[in-house]
Amino acid sequence: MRNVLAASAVAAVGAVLLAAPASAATVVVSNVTDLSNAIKNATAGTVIQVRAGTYYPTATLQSTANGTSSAPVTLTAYGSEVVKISGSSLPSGSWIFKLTADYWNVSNITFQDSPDSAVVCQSCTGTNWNNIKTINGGDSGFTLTGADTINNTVKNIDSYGHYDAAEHGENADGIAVKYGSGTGNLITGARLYNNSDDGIDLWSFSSPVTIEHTWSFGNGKNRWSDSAFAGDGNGYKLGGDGETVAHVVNNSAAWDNAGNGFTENSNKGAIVINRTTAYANGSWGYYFATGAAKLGKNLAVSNGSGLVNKGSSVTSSGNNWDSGISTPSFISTNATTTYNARSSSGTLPATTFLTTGSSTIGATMN
Ligand SMILES: [Ca+2]
Ligand SMILES: [Ca+2]
Repeated sequence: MRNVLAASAVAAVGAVLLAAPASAATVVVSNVTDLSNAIKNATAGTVIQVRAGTYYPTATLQSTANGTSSAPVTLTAYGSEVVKISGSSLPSGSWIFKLTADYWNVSNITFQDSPDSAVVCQSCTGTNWNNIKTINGGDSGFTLTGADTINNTVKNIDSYGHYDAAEHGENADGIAVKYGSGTGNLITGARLYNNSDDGIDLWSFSSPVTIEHTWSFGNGKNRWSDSAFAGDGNGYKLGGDGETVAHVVNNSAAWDNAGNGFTENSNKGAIVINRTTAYANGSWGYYFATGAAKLGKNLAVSNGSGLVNKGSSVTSSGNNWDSGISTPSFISTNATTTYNARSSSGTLPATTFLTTGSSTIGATMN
């Protein structure tokens, strides 16, 4: 019996190896049942292409199947077609899309109207998210969470209009990288706005996250007529829950948020912030009262509480609050163009808003 089992095992291994090329098929789907099954049944190398339309799953789309670095799983729109996945037929409390998996590439899909979080990647390694949108959900738009959250890239995401009614807006962020750990995670080219809580929140994440070329604006305002509204409204909430971690923010901007533009949120680590701009936020442009942040070449203008609140452990040089540094004029303070469509490649729309032409200070807004 043992020999038979052993022989079967060898045969099974052989079959898997032989079957690998066939399983790397391209699957084209055009209805929600096929979409759900394709995600559920994906294996390394599977390419799922979704035809144009709005899809209404009745259960969370999810997978625990890993791709590999050389044979990732791909989930993308077919050609240049417009694909939306709506959570409006899901049970309350549901997410639209949950991955607990490694090496997936997800691109060119909108996830909208989720009852709860829209997209959650839990303990994911090596996932790439390109040109996706998370819109108008009932909790955070896009979430990375859990141990072994490693080497994930979120590129050119739009995440806006999220609001958690049950907690009066206290939790719904544009992007949440929270409750977890793992290095090599990058957010680039994000546009995070009009969410009830923060633009991006790194609460209780114990490894450095890098953020660049990102705009965070209009968060934390009561747009839902909630009489007990509790959103915080920080553009970049860079810590919390006792973690000491050196997150990095480069060439990014925060404006018109209800709270601070950029805040350590009690993180005492050596957070690095360079060439960013904070304009017309409700509280401080930069709030780093207790930690050891390194602030360089940042530009703060017209924030409600002031330019910067920095403690004695903060390193500060070349910012417009440092002595001898002048404040360049903005070419435009009209934000209208920041809502425009992205370029065909997915980069942020061209704008002169908050640009100065300076090569030494502030965000370049691209
Ligand atoms: Ca909050
Ligand atoms: Ca938050």
